[in-house]
Amino acid sequence: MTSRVLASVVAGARYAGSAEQPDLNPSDPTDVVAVASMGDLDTAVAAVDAAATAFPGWAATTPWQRAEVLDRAGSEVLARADELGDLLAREEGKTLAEARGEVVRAGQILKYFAGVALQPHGQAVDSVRAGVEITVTREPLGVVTVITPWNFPIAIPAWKIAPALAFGNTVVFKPAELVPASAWELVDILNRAGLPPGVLNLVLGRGSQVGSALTGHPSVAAVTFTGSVETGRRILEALAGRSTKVQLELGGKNPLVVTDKADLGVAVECLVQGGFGSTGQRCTASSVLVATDGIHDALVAGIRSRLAGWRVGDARANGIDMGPVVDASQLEQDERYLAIAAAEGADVIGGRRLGDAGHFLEPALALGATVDSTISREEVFGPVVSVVRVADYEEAVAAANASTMNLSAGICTTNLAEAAHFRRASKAGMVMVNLPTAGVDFHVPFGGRGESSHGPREQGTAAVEFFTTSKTSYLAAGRP
Ligand code: UN1
Repeated sequence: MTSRVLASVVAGARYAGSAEQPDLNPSDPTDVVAVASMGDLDTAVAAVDAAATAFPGWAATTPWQRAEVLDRAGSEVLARADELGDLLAREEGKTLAEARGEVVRAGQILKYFAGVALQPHGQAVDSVRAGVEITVTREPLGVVTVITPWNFPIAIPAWKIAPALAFGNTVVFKPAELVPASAWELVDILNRAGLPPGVLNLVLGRGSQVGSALTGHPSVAAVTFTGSVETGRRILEALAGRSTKVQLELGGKNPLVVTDKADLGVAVECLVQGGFGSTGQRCTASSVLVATDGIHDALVAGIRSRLAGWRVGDARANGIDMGPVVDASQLEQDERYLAIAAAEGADVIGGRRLGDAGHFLEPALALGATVDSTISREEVFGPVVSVVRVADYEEAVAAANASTMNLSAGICTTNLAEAAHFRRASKAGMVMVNLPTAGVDFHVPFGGRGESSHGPREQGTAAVEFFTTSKTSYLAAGRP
């Protein structure tokens, strides 16, 4: 069977690249989902030029015109949730339920930002000087480059592209190389929903070939990136001294604290969903379990018995709890970290490769880890949780705050004083009480502290900060 060849989209038209790369199903790597025609420098420059040309026209549209496009696109995404969810599960490997949920979230995000486009974002202020009036208005930035990771192939692109468009920017979108098909569908839906040519351009290509043009082209006003700390740092360094606005969402090392006062069932579920949901491949994953002495053993036993019935397998098969790791190199990384954990003295439970075709890994716990263990400090990005035993609540808070990638932190407790204290004491950008550290709403700010994030927060009410620039205008009205 010949596969569909997906190409970049520049100024509304297909833009073929110079080489082809298969898009493989991680549950069965002999299944070619599609073939991507990979663009290079020429594609990247053409895409930025197209977005720059389209900018004045799009910036001049009314909020209603922009809202209508986003709303229409959101309706199509929601109407096609089963089909797009199946595609996403097939190319990325999260389960059908998780993949469909992500598609629905993308549709909701598009509709949310349709509403945001229509909201007032300015202010009228009286001057401290008599007879002077001030307005503070929001204006689009220009061309925004959107670079997204493979672990949320449609939701992360939606939460960056939708606000960019809602506020009147034009976009060059470079998705991760592992997930071109979901990205292509989103762009196709938005373009057919009525975007003028050039307002949203898709660049399929390797970061090493297209990245520098997508971030460094003089017409690029802003770059929003979600991915590794390493790549994020490289983008910042490359743009040092430039006026390009940069928003980075990087790694996370997220503690889930479980105290003696926790409801055991809730804690087990929070850890299992937060640590192993989406195969643990989320920057918000609960990757460090911090358990106080009195509950530690019962909690570990509860998690192990819950995982005993856990089914790892083809992402699209019925009754599956966890799909595969995204590819062979990520699987090797997961195994490398488990070997390091064992070498540093942890008792590794699970973590065996399963099956022989797909990239399947059994969920793993590294018992007896400390906050200083490599596995508790570095982002693994797999179904791997380190378990740190602490004496009491105070030690648990200190352990939770030891992270340098403070994206999300959770606590399971039924004690109001502990819950209230933890919300204040946590150094993370997001705090979850009796909830997994992963799984966020789209209408509120998203982001972390430390090495985790750079620049204004993403999503919800925060998006206006990054995707617009403000203008303060003074007017001396004079006498009538
Ligand atoms: C979520 O947990 O709901 O790349 C979203 C990531 C994050 C998104 C997590 N930026 O995993």
